[in-house]
Order: sequence, then C-alpha cells, then structure tokens
Amino acid sequence: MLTIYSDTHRLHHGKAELIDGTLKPCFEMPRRADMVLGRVREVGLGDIVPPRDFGRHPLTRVHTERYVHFLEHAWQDWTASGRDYDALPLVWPVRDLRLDRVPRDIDGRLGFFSFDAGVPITAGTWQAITASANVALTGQAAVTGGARAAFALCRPPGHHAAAEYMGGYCYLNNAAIAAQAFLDDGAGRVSILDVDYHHGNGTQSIFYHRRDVQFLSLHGDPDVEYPYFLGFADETGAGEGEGYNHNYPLPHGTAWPDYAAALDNACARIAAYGPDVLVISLGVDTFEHDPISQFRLRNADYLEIGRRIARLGRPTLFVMEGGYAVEDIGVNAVNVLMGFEAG
Ligand code: Q9C
Ligand code: ZN
Repeated sequence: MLTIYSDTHRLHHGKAELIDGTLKPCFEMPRRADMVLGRVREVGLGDIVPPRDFGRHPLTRVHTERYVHFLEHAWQDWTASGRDYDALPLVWPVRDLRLDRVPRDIDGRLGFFSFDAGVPITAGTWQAITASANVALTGQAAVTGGARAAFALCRPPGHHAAAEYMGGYCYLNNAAIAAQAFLDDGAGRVSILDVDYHHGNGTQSIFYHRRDVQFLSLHGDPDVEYPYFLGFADETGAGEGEGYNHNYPLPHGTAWPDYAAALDNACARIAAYGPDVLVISLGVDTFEHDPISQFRLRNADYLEIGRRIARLGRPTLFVMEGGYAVEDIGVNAVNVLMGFEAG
C-alpha cells in the first residue's frame, strides 16, 4: 500500500492544552506521525511519497472562504497584536450571542471560528494543515487513478473541523476534503467510516444534508464523552441527507466483541449503500492504553478492523486521525492497513 507523508507536519507543535483544569503538554504532538511512519517503514508496507500541492480550491469545496482566510492569517494577526505564545480561543458565540458579526480582532476571530480551546495556532500551523490536506488529496488522486488503497499519513488530524470551525486538534477536515475531491473527480457515492474514538462531528456536519456522502461513526457516547454536543444515534441526516448518517455511540469500557458488532452493522450499511469509494477516518485512540480515551481495543484487534474493511471490496483511502498512546500508535494504525492487505 502506498503511504503519503510530509515532514511539514513538524511545523505544527502546540505547546500546551487545557485539560483537567491545568495546562499540560499537547497530546497531539509531532512524534505521533514519526511513530506511524517508523512502523510503515519497519513492516515494509510499500512506497512512501510526498504530497503534491493541490492549492486552495479543494479546501474551499468543504470549508468557507472566510474560514480558510482566517486560518491562513491567524498567526500573523496574533503576533501583530503583540503575542508570540500559542494563539488559543477563549470566548465563544453560544446560544443568544451573535453569529452575524465576524469580529475584526484576532481574539474574537479565534472564538468565532472554533468550538473549543484544543486548537493552538503556532507559526507553522497553516503550512502544516495545508500539507496535511495535500497528503489526503494525494492519496485520493492515487485511489482515483486506480490504486486499491492508499494511506494518507495526515497530521494534524481533521475530523472535528466543520465548514467554518476548528476544534479537537483539527483545523482542515482532511477526510471530508478527500471525499469531496472523489466526487469532483467523478465518483457518484462516497462512504466515510470514522473509527476514531471521538465522534467525527466536523465530517458529519459537512455532509449532514447530503446523500452523495454516507457518514458512519463509531465512538464514545457523547453523553459522557467529548465532543458532547453531537454524535447521538438519533442523528440520521436531514433533508436530502435523511438516512445517510449513522452514529454508533458506545459506552466507556467498550472492548472488541461489542465494538466488532457495531462495526459489522456499519459495514452492512456501507454494503447496502454501495459506494464507489470508501474513506476511513483512521483514529486509533480506541486503544486500551490511550491516555485520553475509554475503550479497550488491543493491538491485534486493529488487524481485524482492517480485514473487515477489506471485505467491503471498495477502493479505500485511509486518512490518519487521532491516537495518543504514542508508543503504540504506529503498531495499531499499521495493523489496520496490514489487516486490510491480508483480508
Ligand atoms: N478528557 C482527535 O482525536 N479533548 N481529537 C478531550 C479528554 C479533546 C481528540 C479531553 C480531544 C480531541 C482527532
Ligand atoms: Zn479521537
């Protein structure tokens, strides 16, 4: 399997995140991608190539122009106002606050274009997030060109980012950008299966009213898990998109048997939909030792996830998302890919 990887991810390195009431080093760190790349090399998964530059157009197919403009200029705006530590949002337009005015001040803009504080913007964030989107798009092009599968080793991740807000370590929605690019290159139907531990709220939001993209997500029950405000089972799509969104909220402590049952149900729905191509939002924060998550999948379970995805028999793009047990992230992510190749 072809892997697409860019070293540019390194330019995004947030210093701190607010967790448990204190500032701690960011869980979403450059070493995550190093560990995955190291494992891809170790098992000889296949060629590793750099991304091509697809420019701005595919980004604005799923994100608004003003949001992309905000991301591009945020660091410059932040430093122009005299700060040089991570730019972080701290105030949000909830409920009856106004959404019809986009603030001019950078602190207001950071809040307007985000839904949480888990999104530090640093000097190299724009370069890193656009490289990450290009990694996904280069994988998409390989699959459109006839490859059975490709692995987009994206960092930063993307599935929490919606059309015009960032959050949960995510800025540009790499999987959504790739899915839209498949459609723009002639696919009629795309399924996105999100196996990250957290609900893919951004991806769901982007495609919620559409039937040309089916979205399915297995994740910690939002009643008790981040992102809390989306990802329930009764969210099934709206308008034309009614019936094309499927959430599988699962309790804390979920281990392989219950996870596999949900995965089988999702796979049956994908088979019934009959997509031309499959995008996998590949998070491995479902791992038993993940430091911020509450499922109990084990190393070998990831091989089985890959086998089940392979049985769908569709051209498949894997897009890296979360996973914070850094010593195991490479083994777990690449186990999915090896399971796929064996299955
Ligand atoms: N108590 C991804 O996996 N903070 N993002 C959770 C846990 C946000 C995860 C706090 C987690 C975001 C791509
Ligand atoms: Zn996650």
